[in-house]
Amino acid sequence: MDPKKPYEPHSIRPLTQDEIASYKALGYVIIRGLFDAKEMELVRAVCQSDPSVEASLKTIVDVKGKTWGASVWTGLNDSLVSVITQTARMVEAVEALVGSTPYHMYSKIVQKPAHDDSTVSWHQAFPAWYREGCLFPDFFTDCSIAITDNTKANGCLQVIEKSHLLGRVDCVEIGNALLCDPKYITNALKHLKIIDCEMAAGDTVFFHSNTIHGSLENKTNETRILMHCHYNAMSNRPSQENLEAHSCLPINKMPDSAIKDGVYTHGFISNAKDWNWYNTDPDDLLHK
Ligand SMILES: O=C(O)CCC(=O)C(=O)O
Ligand SMILES: [Fe+2]
Repeated sequence: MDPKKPYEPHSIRPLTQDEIASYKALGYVIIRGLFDAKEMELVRAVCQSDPSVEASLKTIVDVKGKTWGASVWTGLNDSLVSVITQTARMVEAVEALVGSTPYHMYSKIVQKPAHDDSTVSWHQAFPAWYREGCLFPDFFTDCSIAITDNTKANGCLQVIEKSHLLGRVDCVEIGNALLCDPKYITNALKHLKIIDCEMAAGDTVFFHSNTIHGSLENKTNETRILMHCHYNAMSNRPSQENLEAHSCLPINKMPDSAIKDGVYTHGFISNAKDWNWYNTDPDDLLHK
């Protein structure tokens, strides 16, 4: 090792060329066991017991008028969940998929409680960021980590394969949700198929910002948990000014061991109150 060069951690699980090609062709790729069960158990415990997860819950409406919740944060901090977004495993995977230096835009934890009949309606991530001045969809990626086992029965994430090739689909705004206009989904599903992203805890699906995705009800006795991490290329940051909550911070990659080594001060730190997305009272949403 060159003593003059600063130490740079490297991913314990770099993506292969086949995985990158599959993401580009299909709009998603599932990486099995990117995290291990012990690491996910630490996050699950935070979801269960850390009051800041509950305190930062934002409410979103589905097409049926039912609500679901997401605990949101932006930027980088010293919490376990933020450390996960900074690990070499994640950052190098994103770098390989977007082909450019990424920053962490925001993340959220979505817990679908047992026997919850809300759904997440079909949507793309990109349209919201397009409105804020991000131009290039290929520079964005969503990484959804299964914190618990995700199955069809408990409402796993679903993606529409190759839907990233449709470009930015026209949206309808329902409450604070920006959803794909259902008429385009009906058309798309004549040609494209729905993939159930069934995953064991620690599996991760990376998907393109225009990949249409959503999820169905949880019909089981267990809570289903996913952590969705959103990255964008530094060069593609929003053109709008004063987007305080979207601060574009360079990520100093952390070693993959940081999770188990406990290199964090908190389980979850939220700055979501500073962020006006989703900051609408659910009652207002439902009566709009
Ligand atoms: O957790 C889910 O089922 C999907 C959530 C999602 O796509 C989102 O929050 O944008
Ligand atoms: Fe989403």
